[in-house]
Amino acid sequence: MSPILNCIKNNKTTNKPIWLMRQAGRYLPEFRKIREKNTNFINLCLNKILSSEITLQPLKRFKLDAAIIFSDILMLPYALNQKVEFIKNIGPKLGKIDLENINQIKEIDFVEKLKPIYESLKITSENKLISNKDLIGFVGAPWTLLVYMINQKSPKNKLSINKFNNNFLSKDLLLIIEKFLKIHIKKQIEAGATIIQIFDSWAGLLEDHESFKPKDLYNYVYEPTERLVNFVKDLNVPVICFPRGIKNYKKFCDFVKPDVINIDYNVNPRDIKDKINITIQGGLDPKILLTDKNKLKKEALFYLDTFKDHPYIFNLGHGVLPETKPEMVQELVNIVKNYS
Ligand code: 1CP
Repeated sequence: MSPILNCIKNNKTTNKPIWLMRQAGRYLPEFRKIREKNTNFINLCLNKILSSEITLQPLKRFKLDAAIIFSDILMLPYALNQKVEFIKNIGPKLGKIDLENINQIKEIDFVEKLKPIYESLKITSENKLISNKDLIGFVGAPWTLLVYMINQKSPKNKLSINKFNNNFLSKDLLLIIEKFLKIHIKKQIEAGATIIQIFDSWAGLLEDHESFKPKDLYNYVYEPTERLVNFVKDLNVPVICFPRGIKNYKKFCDFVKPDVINIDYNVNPRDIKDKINITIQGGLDPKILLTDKNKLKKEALFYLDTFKDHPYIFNLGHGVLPETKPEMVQELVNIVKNYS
């Protein structure tokens, strides 16, 4: 059994496995080289040969225990015929939603648009670099996708809150997203994904924004995510949830019951360890990788010591930052692998 599955299924606590969110990406010169020649990001995600190569790039450099398929959460709106572009130094830009069209999209057409992703998973899962390791498939959570699809850009700077009062957009669209997420998850598993991670990068917005009410957290995050988690569990594959920024991770776990919970860097690891008995993943602030090796060692050891007797998968509290030096990632992997 792979080290990560052994940790999740058998509660193994020795030899902490490690992988990193955004481990394939802009901090790697070999990725940037491919990216420079492939200016259209969506097309790059849909190039099965290159996407498989990018997925495996970090495994060639570092002793990581999993690869995460090179794709994006916004491939779902793309496959639902919403225009999606990635603008350099700005981020994603989405077109308007065509309400009539989106209601009529057929599963077969949706799957056809994302087929190269499934083929990439298949090719990657057959590569010897992945043997006895996991290949992680992923989706955005319904809420985070709803946010991008309605807001048409990152909510980082501005969230157009009025649009969330529209019943169709906030209720029906959420269900359409959920339906297609299930299809996308199932296809990824059939193609070779051994774990599914659900990224809810904007879950915290629901508590931070004064326009949302407490029950919105249930309607938009807890309940749709619980349904997705049950769907993945029924396919016999473990599911990791990352509801970034929410205040009460324990309450989320009690309701949604994922196999693994990824914590963000604002969560106190000591506190969470005593409250949650499922496998915990992540936590370390990715900015620590921008400091120096001494600081990195001190901070990484804090997580390792805290979770010494708890099933724990080493990871970060959010993705690797583009400015990160690959040698710092190497150092982190060494620290985790040499820890006993
Ligand atoms: O070169 C480039 O400009 C593209 C940068 C890039 C990359 C490398 C984007 C655009 N997406 C990705 C790949 C990606 N995205 C992966 C696979 C690679 C890996 O993890 O190793 C994954 C898992 C994602 C997931 C993703 N995309 C999330 C969830 C995780 C998170 O960071 O919170 C989100 C929110 C996105 C949307 C997105 N795609 C890309 C960007 C720059 C963003 C964030 C936009 C924003 O700030 O709102």
